[in-house]
Amino acid sequence: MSSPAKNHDTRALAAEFALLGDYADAKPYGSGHINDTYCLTLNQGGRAVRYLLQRINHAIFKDPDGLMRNVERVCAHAQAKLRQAGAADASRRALTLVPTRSGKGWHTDAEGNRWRCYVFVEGATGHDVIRDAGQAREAARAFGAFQSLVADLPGGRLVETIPDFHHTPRRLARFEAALKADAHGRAQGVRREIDFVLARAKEASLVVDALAKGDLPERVTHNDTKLNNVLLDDATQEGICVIDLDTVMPGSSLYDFGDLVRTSTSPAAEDETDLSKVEMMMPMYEALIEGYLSTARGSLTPLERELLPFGGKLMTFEVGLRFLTDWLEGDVYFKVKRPGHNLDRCRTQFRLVERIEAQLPAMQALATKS
Ligand code: ADP
Ligand code: GN1
Ligand code: MG
Repeated sequence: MSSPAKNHDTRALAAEFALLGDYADAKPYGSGHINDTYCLTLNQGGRAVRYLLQRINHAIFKDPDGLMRNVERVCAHAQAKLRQAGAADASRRALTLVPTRSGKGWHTDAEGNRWRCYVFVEGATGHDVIRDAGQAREAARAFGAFQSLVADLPGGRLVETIPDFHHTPRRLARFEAALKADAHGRAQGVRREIDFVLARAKEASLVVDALAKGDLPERVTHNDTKLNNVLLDDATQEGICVIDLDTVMPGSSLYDFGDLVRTSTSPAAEDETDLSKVEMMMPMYEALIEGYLSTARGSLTPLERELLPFGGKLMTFEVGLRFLTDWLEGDVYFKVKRPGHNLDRCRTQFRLVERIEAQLPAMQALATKS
């Protein structure tokens, strides 16, 4: 079972970065499924100042140096644009990397772990569950704006940090292999989920086929736009800072809008066990459309607009499929906190797919109106 953060020597790690002041403490932080994240506190002249210290999961990201070069480029570009525009709070509106004492963007420890340190964005929160339509609108506005921000990123194509990340048919092939191997004898208990997947297999290639044919444009996208990957200002609820830049790479706008639908339209947590709580709430979806179009409308093609709701269904299906695959493979990818955690997550995703399917015509109408 993949486990939460181990005991890392955070004092020694903090000393690798060009930080001022005295180490106070470091506590495991956030609810991300991938990296080991700490909130690091330093005492600077009698005042507590926080940083975000993070170990990149290099079992998942096979080229962590390439990943960090991507992140450096995206952060520098965002900061430069904000400063050009005269923003007084640029370090709250885009991630800022703290360099190491030798001036590098990240630190490699004796075991080969890559560590990075960000300025902590204070007074803002990454929410695990949506609270109201205002939050949905702001999250979508911020991710739409992020897409415009990176559209003119200089320096050539970004490294694909996880090849085929949103290649749904290849995700399906991996699922089929895991099912065939059934290494942990878990297939018997998930017949319904398997049938659910097989009944929808045909639709899995729609977006990758359209991208390959040139019917949909490839863009630089975030690719992991779940609600808790944008920090909302605690006082105003403004979408203040897009975080988790590990998967910023070539992709489709449908992936980004789709994952917003997956994570911002249901009042239930991703790992809720009472499936009757899972719902695709139309007012949330409407707010997502409004927010996303307010910043991305100008660049979207008519086909992208038309496929926005399908993107929601596809991303929800794909993540459900990934949770199911991880369950079959023995919980090796996503961090889990209890037995059956990945299966619970899979079931909420598949229920949400059904709720999206039931409302697709109305969702479609909202995506293409005006
Ligand atoms: P993971 O890839 O594991 O999801 P994230 O980069 O999303 O890791 O970070 C985990 C959590 O840490 C986020 O959900 C967010 O709550 C918090 N976080 C990340 N970066 C910052 C930051 N610069 N300031 C404040 N909180 C942050
Ligand atoms: C992971 O890193 P985090 O927790 O923000 C995953 C996403 C999934 C998501 C499901 C690199 O996101 O692809 O959609 O969990 N990230 C990676 O909650 O696999
Ligand atoms: Mg995250």
